Amino acid sequence: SPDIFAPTGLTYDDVLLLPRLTDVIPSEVDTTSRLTRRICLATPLLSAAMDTVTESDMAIAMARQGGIGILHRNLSIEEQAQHVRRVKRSESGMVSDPVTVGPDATISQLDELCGHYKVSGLPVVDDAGNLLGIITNRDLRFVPPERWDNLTVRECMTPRERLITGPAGISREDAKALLAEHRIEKLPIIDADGRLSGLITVKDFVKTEQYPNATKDEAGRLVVGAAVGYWGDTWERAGALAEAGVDVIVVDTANGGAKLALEMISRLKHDPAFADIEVIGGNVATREGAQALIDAGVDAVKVGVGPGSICTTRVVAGVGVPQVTAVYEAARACTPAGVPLIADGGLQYSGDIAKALVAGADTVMLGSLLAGCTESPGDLVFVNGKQWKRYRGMGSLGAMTSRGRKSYSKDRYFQADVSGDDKIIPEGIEGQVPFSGSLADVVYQLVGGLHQSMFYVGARTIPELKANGQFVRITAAGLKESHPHDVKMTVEAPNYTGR
Ligand code: RVP
Repeated sequence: SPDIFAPTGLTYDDVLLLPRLTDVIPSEVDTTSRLTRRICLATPLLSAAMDTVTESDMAIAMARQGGIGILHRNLSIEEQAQHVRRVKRSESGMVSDPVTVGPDATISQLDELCGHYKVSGLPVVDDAGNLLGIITNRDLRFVPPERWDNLTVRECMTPRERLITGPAGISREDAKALLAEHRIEKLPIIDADGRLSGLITVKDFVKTEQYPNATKDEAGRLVVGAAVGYWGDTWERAGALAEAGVDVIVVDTANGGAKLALEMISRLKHDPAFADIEVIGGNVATREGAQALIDAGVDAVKVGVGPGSICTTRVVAGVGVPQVTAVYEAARACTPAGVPLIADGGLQYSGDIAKALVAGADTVMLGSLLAGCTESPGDLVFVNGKQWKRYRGMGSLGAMTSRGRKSYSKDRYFQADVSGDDKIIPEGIEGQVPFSGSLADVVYQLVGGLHQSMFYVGARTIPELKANGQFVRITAAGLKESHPHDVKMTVEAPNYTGR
């Protein structure tokens, strides 16, 4: 009989990368890597599809830094699609489908719309789409809030006659010149018939210069991903996400080897309605699992069964593979097929990113390392004078019951109505992580750490890192030596919080 004890499973803390002779310096490395068959990231990081990690604020921040956010699915279809629209509208050369307001709306209604879409003003159009004017903060500066219910947009807007507009097809440079010449913030674009066809804003130009690495689609909009399940209203959800402009759909389950998940992937890949969308499947932790996803047609394989900081699958079910071995094994199927691999979960420090890449990943997905950021959902929590943010597993009791029976994260663990009963067997816990400030600062340290890894290993690019990287296995004594030891830490480093 075959040996039921497979080879030893190793994880991040079991290995280190060997330093090599190098003429590379950290500042000149290029961290561009493949997310899926068609999408590359300048920064090989994804934010996890978790309700304490990724909604639109996080997804916008991730894409600006050159990574990507995967919107969680513990939301109604409409809510999740709304987050997609927020990301797609946030920044681009031109917003081709701007939010608008009608002339008869009240200022209160306008205010609500602006709050909802997080914008500071809107073009005003009639039912036929003709541009009537624009209304922004400036127009309302001297209108007291108590009058907002009784005043209409038409009465307060800057009317069409006094408006600077640009013709459809205007170049970036000409648009920029018009904005500068007239000292305006928003330039409505109109077609030959006077209908609104787009909106260009100053903010977008500033941001393009501020975020040179941003992950963008062909139209210059930020790229975003969203999680879906594999049954029930999944098809409707995927359709709504596509409609909203999502770039990547992740069939998000705790067991990507399950038939239901594989069938959903193959259905999405075969439907022409999703032809422009990349489909990621997961999670798996073996070569066989990765191969099954590849055969179903995925554009990237996501690997990780049980490594997550909040995950209890390995103790509740006794199932999983230590993450470095899982990535290495799955890569044996992904590399020959040319399908990128995402290492999901279990990363604690920046050094783990390079370890994941050398083991066979192309990008990594992060939960706990990003849950403490300003941009993650949820408020700051104060405990003993220290600032924290809540972080919970999607398989925790809280996440699995947050929407009652309809909690989508239950089916991530195949425990929703699909199993015919109402049981909840949690596979995750609820906790908190230290507040860590802006995502930009956190990514700066993570990517900076990766630059250092590449320098030590002598790699200018991620493919070079994957080719040149070699591991040394370490013992518990080696791990102890790796961390600060025999000293009481008195000042926390921005990239090291202690254990
Ligand atoms: P970590 O970065 O170690 O915090 O792990 C995040 C990953 O853990 C997620 O991307 C997901 O794959 C997994 N996860 C999320 N919820 C749970 C759970 O409740 N078990 N696990």
